[in-house]
Amino acid sequence: MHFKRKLAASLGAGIAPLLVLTLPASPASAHGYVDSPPSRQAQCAAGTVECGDIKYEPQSVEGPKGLTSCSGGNQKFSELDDDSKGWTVTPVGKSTEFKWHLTARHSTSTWQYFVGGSKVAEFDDGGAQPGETVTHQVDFGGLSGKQKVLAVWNIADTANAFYACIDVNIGG
Ligand SMILES: [Cu+2]
Repeated sequence: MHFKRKLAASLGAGIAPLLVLTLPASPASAHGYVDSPPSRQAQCAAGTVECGDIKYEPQSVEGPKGLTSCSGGNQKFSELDDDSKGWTVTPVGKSTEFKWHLTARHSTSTWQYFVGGSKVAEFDDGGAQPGETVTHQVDFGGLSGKQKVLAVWNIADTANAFYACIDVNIGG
């Protein structure tokens, strides 16, 4: 009751516009994911594959740095770890461009790409703030055929990273 009266008084005093402006700053829905070639969470968001909550927030696959799972250790996104879920496999060349879509431009240490547990590419941003889209040219070297690529965005000023798996057919 007391709070309500105080709030009403505040609103009357013209503080309301300030409140409205500061509320959308929530970081909860603001991160990033690979949208080309379509990652597993991008396929969920697009409805290519039927998924749970991840379809509403493909940018939220965040976990501690150093993980190797598509879900980034998030139980609620565990379906991303399921290799038999019917993910669309994108035919790609030996050298392929990967594009991240960022909903929050966190300062970045490195971007990493792994295949079968081995790192195939790394890009060091040295703590710089990326743009809304980030592209990397990844050379698969001697790899060919169907592969699962784990893309990792390591944030410079937190202990966390963002994870995305992309199913590709190299030279397919
Ligand atoms: Cu974020």
